[in-house]
Amino acid sequence: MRFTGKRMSIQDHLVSSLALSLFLLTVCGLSTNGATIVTDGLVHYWTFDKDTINGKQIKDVWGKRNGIIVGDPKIVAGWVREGLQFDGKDDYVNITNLGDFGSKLGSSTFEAWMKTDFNKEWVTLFKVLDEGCNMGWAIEINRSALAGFPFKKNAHHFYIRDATGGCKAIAAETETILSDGKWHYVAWVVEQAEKNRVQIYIDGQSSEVKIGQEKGPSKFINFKEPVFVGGGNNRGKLARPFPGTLDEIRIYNRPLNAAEVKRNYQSKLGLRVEAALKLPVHWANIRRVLN
Ligand SMILES: [Ca+2]
Ligand SMILES: [Ca+2]
Repeated sequence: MRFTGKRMSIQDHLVSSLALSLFLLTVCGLSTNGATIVTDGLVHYWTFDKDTINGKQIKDVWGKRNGIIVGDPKIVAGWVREGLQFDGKDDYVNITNLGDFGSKLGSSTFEAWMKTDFNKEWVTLFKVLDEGCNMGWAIEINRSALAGFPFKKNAHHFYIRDATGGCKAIAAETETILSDGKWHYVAWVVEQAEKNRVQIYIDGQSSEVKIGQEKGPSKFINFKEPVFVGGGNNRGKLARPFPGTLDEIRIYNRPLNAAEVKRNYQSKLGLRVEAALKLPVHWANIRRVLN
């Protein structure tokens, strides 16, 4: 089919305008919302965005561990697009036992965005405890990591335990105001468990860490129990459900460094810009059709 010179020029103009718009969209997106998140070492990522939720199933957008929603958490505005609001009674997400991730726990990262104003008791952001005193991993809000792990307003307990069977754990705490009804980003970085090297980042900044236990856990195996988010899995039972909103849950099989944590903290894009960067491919197809 032959086009007239005039029609060709309108189409070329259309193509150029759209290309320019997409280019500006991508560039502006990058400059106003930071970059995409770090993907090196990323193993699982639940965005809690509404287009990743299908009934009770919640998609792992990076790995292959789709979560199961239990109870009736609400899909609400999150930090990046949508998040999930938990009632603090019976709502949580079961993100499975994470396959072989447990064996890599000794150098790992867990990240989440959280929002709650609840500070009357300690509650669990995420947790798994296997039978007895075996594998364990958790973040608990308004709980001390010091003797007896008591309720402590504005202190937060970060925990990792190995499969030796004797409660061989690192229990760390940081004192930061998290239960103030605002969004906060929390990252629990285990740099080298056997050497008790850990970092806690709050809102992108390395936080002062107080150590309750440092027993150099080193024998990591796969979790038997599933990990719960929005509450804790205490040896098969829901415990200390979280009243508040959670978003952008990510797990890495390596410790992120300070710059990488900052990049993730600043990102309002998640992985989405990668889709935008693939546009030139589609664009070539559109050009072919037009020509
Ligand atoms: Ca989200
Ligand atoms: Ca409920």
